[in-house]
Amino acid sequence: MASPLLLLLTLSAALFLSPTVHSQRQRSSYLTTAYYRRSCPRFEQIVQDTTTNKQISSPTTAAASLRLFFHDCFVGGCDASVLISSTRFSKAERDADINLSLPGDGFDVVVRAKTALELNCPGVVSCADILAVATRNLVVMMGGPFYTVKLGRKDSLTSRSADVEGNLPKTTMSMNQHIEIFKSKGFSVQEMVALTGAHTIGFSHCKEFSSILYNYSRTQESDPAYYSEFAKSLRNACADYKKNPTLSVFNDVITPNKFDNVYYNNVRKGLGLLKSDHDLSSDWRTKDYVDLYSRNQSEFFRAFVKAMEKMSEFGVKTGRQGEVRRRCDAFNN
Ligand code: HEM
Ligand SMILES: *[C@@H]1O[C@H](CO)[C@@H](O)[C@H](O)[C@H]1NC(C)=O
Ligand SMILES: *[C@@H]1O[C@H](CO)[C@@H](O)[C@H](O)[C@H]1NC(C)=O
Ligand SMILES: CC(=O)N[C@H]1CO[C@H](CO)[C@@H](O)[C@@H]1O
Repeated sequence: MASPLLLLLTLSAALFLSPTVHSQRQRSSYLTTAYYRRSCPRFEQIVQDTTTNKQISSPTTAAASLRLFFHDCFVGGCDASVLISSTRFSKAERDADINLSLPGDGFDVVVRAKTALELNCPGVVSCADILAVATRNLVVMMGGPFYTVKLGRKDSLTSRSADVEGNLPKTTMSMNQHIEIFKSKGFSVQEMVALTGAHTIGFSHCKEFSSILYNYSRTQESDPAYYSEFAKSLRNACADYKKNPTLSVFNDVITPNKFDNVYYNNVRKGLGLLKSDHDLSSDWRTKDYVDLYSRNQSEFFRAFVKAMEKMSEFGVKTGRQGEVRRRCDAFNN
């Protein structure tokens, strides 16, 4: 897959200075940290080595993996259903429109770890566990907080693109809709704001925010909620996006490659990239959390750790609810 053109916007120095629930919900008590201790003692080390090598050779991997994991978990649980390839007979989750560009690196890091693990302890480690641990390791590599990932997930027996709709947030949705999606999976508004702090790394394609840049309204070219110089540089960076759909911009324009709380600072100053990012700083239900996390990175990390541990266990399959796939992109049968 051709790597998308990354554009780091150069901002003026002034900018730097200025200031229940649902039935899917099941946190399994079956998961344990020691799950592979006997059956695959080198599990942690092998995943660690694979993620480190992959991230060093392809620095976009961390964000790719984090988004991929989110999309896996929110559609029917963290069960590697997003890794299944479509066949002639069935269109899989990963080919739903919204995946548009789940970058190949996220898939690749899991495949590499799986290949190494199959040599060491064949048929033992699930793809769902690999994705969960790889994501955690990559977050840490980017400077983010360590959190515990319990193990013992099984891989799903289904993956249908039709199941994606309604389970993942889109930037065009209202805050009510965003809150509703997270709530339907047992996540509070506070947890939603903390998880979305994931936008401290990675990038978005121009088409995801073009509607607020061009022809915004009859009187305004861009959404006035954006810092005007920022909107201007985005308009330049994306000018050619219709001809070149790979054009993309860092989610956190100030510290794009560091997992930190600067994302929340940006959002408060009109430097958030997506409309959904901006809305977090204006909606009364979310803005206090944005303020808190922008003031205090420890508070953000603490909340992110708790929310990621929860998300990592969302809707997991254990025992006979799933299988350990031999290949992550195909069911065993
Ligand atoms: C209201 C909630 C959210 C919305 C509307 C949203 C939407 C988006 C969109 C449109 C992109 C750009 C995709 C592209 O152009 O390739 C993106 C990127 C990303 N999202 Fe979210 N997202 C949300 C929450 C989350 C959460 C909860 C996580 C993880 C815990 C997450 C992780 C990421 C990451 C890491 C990227 C960068 C991907 C990369 O660089 O490859 N997002 N998001
Ligand atoms: C904005 O609107 C004008 C007039 O309707 C149109 O010609 C132009 O292509 C639009 N620009 C973009 C970037 O969509
Ligand atoms: C930030 O939050 C941490 C953890 O909750 C707390 O211990 C610390 O005092 C806070 N720092 C500031 C400057 O408020
Ligand atoms: C990485 C990946 O599988 N992306 C797919 C997402 O969906 C589009 C459109 O359906 C496919 O073309 C991509 O291959």
